Amino acid sequence: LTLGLEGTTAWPAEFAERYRKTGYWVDQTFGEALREWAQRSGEATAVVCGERRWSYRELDQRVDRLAAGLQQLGIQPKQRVVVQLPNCAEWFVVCFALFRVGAIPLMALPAHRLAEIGYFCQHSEAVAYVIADNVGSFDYRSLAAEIKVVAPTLEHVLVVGEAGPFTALAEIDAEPSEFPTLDPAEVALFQLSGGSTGVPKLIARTHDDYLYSVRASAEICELDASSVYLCVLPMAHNFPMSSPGTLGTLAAGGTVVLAPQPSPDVAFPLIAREGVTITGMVPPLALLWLDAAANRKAELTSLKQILVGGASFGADTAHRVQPELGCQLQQVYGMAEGLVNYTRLDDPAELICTTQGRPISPLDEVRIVDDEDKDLPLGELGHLITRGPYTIRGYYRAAEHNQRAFTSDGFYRTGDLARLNAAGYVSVEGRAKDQINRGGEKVAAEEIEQHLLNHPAIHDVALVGLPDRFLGERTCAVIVSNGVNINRREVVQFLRSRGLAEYKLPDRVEIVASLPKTGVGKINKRLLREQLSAGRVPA
Ligand code: J2J
Repeated sequence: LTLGLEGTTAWPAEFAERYRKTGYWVDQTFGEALREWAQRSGEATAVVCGERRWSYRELDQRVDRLAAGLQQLGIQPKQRVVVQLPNCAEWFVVCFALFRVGAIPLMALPAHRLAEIGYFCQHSEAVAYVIADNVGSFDYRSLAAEIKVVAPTLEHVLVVGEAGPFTALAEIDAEPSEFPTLDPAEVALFQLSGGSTGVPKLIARTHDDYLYSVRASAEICELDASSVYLCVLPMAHNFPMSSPGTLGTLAAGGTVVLAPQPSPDVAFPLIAREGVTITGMVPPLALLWLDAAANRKAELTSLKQILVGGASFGADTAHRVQPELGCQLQQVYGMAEGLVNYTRLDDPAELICTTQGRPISPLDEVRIVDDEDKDLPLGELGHLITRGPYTIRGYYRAAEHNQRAFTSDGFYRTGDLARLNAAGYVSVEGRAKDQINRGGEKVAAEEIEQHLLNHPAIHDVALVGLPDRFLGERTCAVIVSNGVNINRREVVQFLRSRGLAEYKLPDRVEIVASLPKTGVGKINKRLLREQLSAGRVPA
């Protein structure tokens, strides 16, 4: 079963029917949802970005004009558009305008470079690429020039700011007329998988399923018109976008405040100025905030709750949140593929600090299984697999990989090792997938290893995660060389020259004589990690 867009996997009809009957899928597109929110909240402030403040009505009107402009440009329903913007108000206008014309934004991160963006454009056959002119010292227009060379389907590069050789987004403007009628069961957007394979996987999320997760998240986090959400993480990430994130805040009629970066020096004054009530972040950032809050608590008085997720948050640190930041903690364990768990606001402190919450939906099916997919007794540690009303049934254009990533009856294999308690609360305790969680940023080991094997001095390589007090894990490339010397500087330079995002560059490089192997001849990463952590580098 596929959705209208080729290369996608639909929910079987009986599941889709159940999700509609229960009222979870409400048969609405994001374009229609924004219209409804604008009718409801018209003059309320939707988005604050620097000195700019847009009401819901203004946001909706800007979306209409850009959508009409995109239609004039020839953008058609189901066409893919790679969107790579820093945290800025234009991101909403671009994404909702694409929703309104039925084109599909692909949520790229500002950190992505030639390797990633080139692949996204090629694999999705994108017709357009939306960038900012430059952020800090990085000029996205020079990246776009390189992308044009490798992505033959690309027709338009749209730029927020100075367009240079491309088209200024500000010029894509027309009087709104007719927009197409769209099917809410169709793909609304592409999210990106943390991945564990050679190339990143694309996740097609439908209007029905994503809107449900957004609305239900807003409800669970008890958002309303008085909520002010501070977006400190890169806004294209699934977490700050939908858990409950900026979209959940708009769904509740609240105000989204965009932070250009998450450091306390930038975020704390914004919290004080805008009366921020809620934000979401990854554990390393929470640590940074906790330390900074010691003598700056006065700036945080409006803050009611803080969501922490994306990587494991130690119970000791979790216990510091309430007393030191003066707000309620909600742990969140989610994934761009779907399933999201939250601790609830009225849960006992112990549950909030020691578990990652329970699923959004009564129709989320969460199972803990052994290596043979057999269910384990309650409370035991095993593989977490899941299906439900907002969890994908397959990655986009990845038929072969889907055979392994999903069970035959449609459960997504998260690759996480977890246990459940009797109340359905999840504790994430490990990982079976070959991925490194670098403070919430996911690095697929195989992707980096495949790049490194192209280096003439490298004979064999394993990328492993090592414990790190701040990041949780950092990356270490363990290399068997071809007899030629190679050091970290060269490795990093090489990966940069291949156009990889900065967060994927190894934090440490070790040269060894050989890599330990398992009985079947695979690299024994567990042993390697143990040896490296114990300081016994097998040189
Ligand atoms: C341990 N590991 C966690 C947690 C995610 C909300 C929150 C997070 C994400 C996200 C998201 C974890 N403790 N609390 O999309 O909507 C690890 C798991 C998981 C993977 C998913 C959201 N929260 N993780 O992090 O797609 O390994 O989504 O499978 O980036 O992050 O990563 P990602």
